[in-house]
Amino acid sequence: MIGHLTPTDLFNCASYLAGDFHNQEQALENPPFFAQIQVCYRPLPWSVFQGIGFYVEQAYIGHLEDPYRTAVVELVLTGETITIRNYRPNQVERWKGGGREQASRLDSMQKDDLTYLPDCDLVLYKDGEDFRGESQPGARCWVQRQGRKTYLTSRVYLSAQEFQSHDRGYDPDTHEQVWGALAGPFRFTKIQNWMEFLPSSGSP
Ligand code: CYC
Repeated sequence: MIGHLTPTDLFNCASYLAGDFHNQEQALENPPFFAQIQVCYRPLPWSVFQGIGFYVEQAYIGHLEDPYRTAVVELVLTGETITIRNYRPNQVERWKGGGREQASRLDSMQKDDLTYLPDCDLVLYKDGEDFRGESQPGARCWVQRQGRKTYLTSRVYLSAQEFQSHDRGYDPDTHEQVWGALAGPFRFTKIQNWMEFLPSSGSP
């Protein structure tokens, strides 16, 4: 039965996401198609959104100190779905390392340090105990890559054991795929669980 999601669903979804992940197994099985990536979702203090948020660092294995993408996401209950709102840090360098070694850096983060990307929301549905979802339908989340303007579609699957993501950029005129994995989603396994760092509602 479809029904409104509860704060417990939101907390479960957040606990699946909280942690450090790698796709080593997939990268070793299929090296030409999948680089070895480590991605972490470090819970942010409650004060940033008055709710649940994460600082994200995505890096190639061996280059954790120099992530190729950093981001911030906010998880919001939206009726029968969970919306993941995407933000970009205004000063990328200021937060680097905040995902793992220097998490205390994030204590000073404020909403003003972030720019909301209004067309880059993801919408997640509950599927049994798991969650799956994709970019908000019809939205144009623009990403500049390889000198080209592309629109992003992102798909996600999240369970207690696994985080799968499939980001693809498309040419707005031809709808050809310009970047992103060609052999299905990235399959990430959790190597550190950080659910203990999730803020509880109403915490200072
Ligand atoms: C960009 N990936 C993005 C963007 C979103 C996501 C919304 C556009 C906004 C931004 O630039 O930050 C994806 N957002 C997500 C996902 C969630 C979310 C999955 C669920 C929690 O909230 N992405 C991958 C691969 C890797 C990748 C591991 C190789 C294809 O999942 C790359 N994603 C990637 C790149 C960009 C991106 C390179 C563009 C970053 C930029 O150029 O600024």
